[in-house]
Amino acid sequence: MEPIKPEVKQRVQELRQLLQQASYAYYVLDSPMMEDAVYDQLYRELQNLETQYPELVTPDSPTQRVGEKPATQFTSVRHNIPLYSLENAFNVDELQAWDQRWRRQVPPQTAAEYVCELKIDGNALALTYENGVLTRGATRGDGVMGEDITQNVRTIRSIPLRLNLADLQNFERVEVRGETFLPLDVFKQINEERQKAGESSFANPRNAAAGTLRQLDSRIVAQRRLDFFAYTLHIPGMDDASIASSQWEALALLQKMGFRVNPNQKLCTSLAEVAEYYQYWDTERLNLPYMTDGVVVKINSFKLQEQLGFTQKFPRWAIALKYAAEEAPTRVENIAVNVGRTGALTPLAEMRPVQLAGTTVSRATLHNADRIAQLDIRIGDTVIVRKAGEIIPEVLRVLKELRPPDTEPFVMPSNCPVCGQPVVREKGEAVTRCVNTSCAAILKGSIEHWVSRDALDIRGIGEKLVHQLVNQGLVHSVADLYDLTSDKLHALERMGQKSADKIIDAIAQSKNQPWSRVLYGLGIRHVGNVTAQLLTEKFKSVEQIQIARVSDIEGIYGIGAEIADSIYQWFQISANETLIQRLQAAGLQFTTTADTTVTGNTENQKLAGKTFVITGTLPTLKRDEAKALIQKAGGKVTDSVSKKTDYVVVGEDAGSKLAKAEALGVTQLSEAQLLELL
Ligand code: 0OX
Repeated sequence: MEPIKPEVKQRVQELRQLLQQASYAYYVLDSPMMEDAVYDQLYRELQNLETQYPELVTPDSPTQRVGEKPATQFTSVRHNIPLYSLENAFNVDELQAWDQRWRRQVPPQTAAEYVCELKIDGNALALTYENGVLTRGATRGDGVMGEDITQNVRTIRSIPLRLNLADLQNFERVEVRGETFLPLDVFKQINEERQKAGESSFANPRNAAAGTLRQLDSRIVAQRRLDFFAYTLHIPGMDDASIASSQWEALALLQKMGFRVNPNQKLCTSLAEVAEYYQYWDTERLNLPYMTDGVVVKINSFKLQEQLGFTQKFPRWAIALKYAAEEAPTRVENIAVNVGRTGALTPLAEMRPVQLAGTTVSRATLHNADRIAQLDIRIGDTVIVRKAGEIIPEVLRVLKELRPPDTEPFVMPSNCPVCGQPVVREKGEAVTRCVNTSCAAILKGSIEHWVSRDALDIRGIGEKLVHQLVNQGLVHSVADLYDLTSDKLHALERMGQKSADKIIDAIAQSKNQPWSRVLYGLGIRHVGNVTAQLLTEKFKSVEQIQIARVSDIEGIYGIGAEIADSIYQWFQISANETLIQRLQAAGLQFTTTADTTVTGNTENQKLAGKTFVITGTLPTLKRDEAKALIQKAGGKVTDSVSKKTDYVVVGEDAGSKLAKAEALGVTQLSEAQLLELL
């Protein structure tokens, strides 16, 4: 047998240490050090390694028990029936795998219904009713032993002190389980009060609820408006009495008994329906007044549940289908420094690849030297990375307790990593820059910008070809692109004659692109495509800008002092003048022709009388730019959606404004549709 690699052993140890610390922080201190999803991911990594290398399993591994011991202030109580935890699935494939697994235990084609419940991100409670009266409320604890918090449980108004149904009062014992939670508005209010009192805030509603439940003074608990959703009913002898034969019936009965039951459950007859429920609630759950972190899928029939039984820790008949983690821990293996087209040096963390929000992430921006210093990120550190929506992954924090010995603080290089020239960091600026105009990184960046879709839109020239062109010395400036020939391109490695011809044709086509795109393509700092359009409407030719004063430029609607200064300075540099002359000689457009403006003009008030709301992040326009464009065309932009709103312009991660627009039936526009309207 192959010996186990030392890195594997070290990783297993590291994971155990981290999980133990996290568990202690969560259960004993009520102050978690990581998100649940992060914990789950680490736990799974350890589980996988232990499955792969069973020799590494030790009795004290966090995988060998259900939870941590309860804290000691309250009396420990043994649960009459243990509280199992749930196995996790993170996507529909894993849900299907679970389905296939349990199906192997039963005859083929066994018909099954599934109950989908929202997974409330709260604290599990076990309630005992004797002859219909609440006699005990206990926390989950480690699933076998919990804490007796009956006094506090009594303060929760959605928990009946006596069961509503007379016939159930004849039963000696009824066990009800469910989730207690703090509504989001109460959570906010508690944190505000704590901040005012100089106390630390709770990290999330679940911890605030846990902290509340463990208050020794139940008068405080009573003020906190804890709530409770019931989801499990156990009555010894229930089968004989045929009170409920399925989870769906049990939920209905719980409601009749006087419990609050979440109204969003669904009885599904196929796995496809379950998947649809999961997808629907992925976004819809954000509109609920409490936190949820997944869906609990349970086989409906109690008979089938009984047949399947339990593993050491989980029921085989249920699974938690969690929503994708947007945060995860990983290790920084290197800190690289990138040089962009403006010469800005951007540090990048190169990390052990990790699954985040459905994609594999191995690099994250560290922004600049200040940010690294603030977080004290070092090579070798275990860090938490986040990726939300389309946003570039970033490092949120360092788990310092896992820092290996002999690490050193990161120092920004004093020379450009590409051209070796000294770099500059101006006073009051966070950015360090290479200021060597012939730096290959800056040149490559400016060519990539020139050929990009919103600039000259030259298809067929990607990052790889730009590298080849610069490295082979064929291109020293964007103007050199116009001296390229098909033969010169064809001589490059892996470049066919046909592709070369196509590229030369695309380069020639770019000579027809309007003056505004040419101006944008020059890559002047702060000149985005909208600013370029605004500029070319006022300055109908390059000669007009070349002689403009800062005050002439600043007078344009939407252009402030900083942008005006940057434009003015750019045109003062003689190398830029030479560049313009060469591009003019090559045949590029440096004057406005009649039909090239898309932003409208003062006579053309296309959007007069129309009211717009912008929500979310638009793909190319900044919010201010979109606003300026709408206003320029006579439209009005307001902050909130009402009946008077004509259009909402919707970007990525749109929030409540979009929901309101949908409710009011307001027309929605994408950025592209807005530009078309303009
Ligand atoms: C929840 C939730 C938790 C029954 C057997 C194991 C777990 N957080 O909303 N647990 C369960 O079910 C138990 N259902 C839920 N809805």
